[in-house]
Amino acid sequence: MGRPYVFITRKLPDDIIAPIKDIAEVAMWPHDDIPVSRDVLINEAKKADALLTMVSDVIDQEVLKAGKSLKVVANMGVGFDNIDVPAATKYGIAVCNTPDVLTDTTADLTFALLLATARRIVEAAQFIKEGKWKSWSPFLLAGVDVHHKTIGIVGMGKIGQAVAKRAAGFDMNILYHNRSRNIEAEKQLGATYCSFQELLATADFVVCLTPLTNETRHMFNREAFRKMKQSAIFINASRGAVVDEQALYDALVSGEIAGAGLDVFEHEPIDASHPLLTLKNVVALPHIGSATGETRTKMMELASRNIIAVLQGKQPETLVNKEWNSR
Ligand code: 8YV
Repeated sequence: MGRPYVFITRKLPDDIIAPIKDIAEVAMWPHDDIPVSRDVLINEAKKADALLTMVSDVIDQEVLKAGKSLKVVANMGVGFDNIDVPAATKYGIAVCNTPDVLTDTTADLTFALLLATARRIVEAAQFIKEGKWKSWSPFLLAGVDVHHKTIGIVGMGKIGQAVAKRAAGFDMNILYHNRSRNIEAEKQLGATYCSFQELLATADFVVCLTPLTNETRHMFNREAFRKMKQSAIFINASRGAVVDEQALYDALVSGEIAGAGLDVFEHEPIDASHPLLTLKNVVALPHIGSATGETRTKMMELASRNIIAVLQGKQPETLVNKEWNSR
């Protein structure tokens, strides 16, 4: 039997993928900033024993079915809504993600986005660079306080808890909503569980960190924004499709809510003509939650280790489909 064949959907640094090359033939899409084309992805899947994928790659039934000898899809991201996990399980393909290594980095960015939106940091930085600072004035670029306010975290997983920890440092009152209560988080972080409706009505900062599933798609809809306080700031660092963007836009324009900090969008990438980018009360980032050199390196290394483990017949470190039976 020959060496296994691994396809990587973006150009990753050679030293990071060297351990995969020790045990397998590796082919890589040659660009780090252009997504792999659908044709290439399907053709490569046909030959591959393993795919190392990005969260922007659509790994659906067609790709998985084409992968007759595919044993593992290792996604570089904690989210895996881009992968048809039930289909992978059906075909005996392991699906792996990269949790834990990105928790604190993503929580830092989420909190930075919250601070930036509340204190108008992007607007202020632009103001000074454009030479508009002519004098001190009492309400020049005045934002709203973060400390001692109420944060409402929707999705109290690992990143949600890490955000709660940061909020505690700002003396915030912490509310959360989750599929199930997290008693440990309540004890350790002083967080209070409440219904989604109660959280929306009470929080000064509504922070979305819930994974995208059929249940959470568009859960932040017209009704949800209407429930929020007019002074509320909405932060999204999970997946764009958890939000009905038209409803968010309308809520921001009509003053139903005060502002939004968004790291994610329903159809990424977006361009400058996207309606949400035209609003002054929106701080937008290009999906950089986990984007530090250190963390992205750890994510690539973990995805590589997951591939190596499966190809060597071992249990991968971070398996998504726990019911997976290798083919
Ligand atoms: C991605 C993310 O990993 O982890 C996730 O789910 O959304 C990001 O951290 C990143 O965009 C690289 O694919």
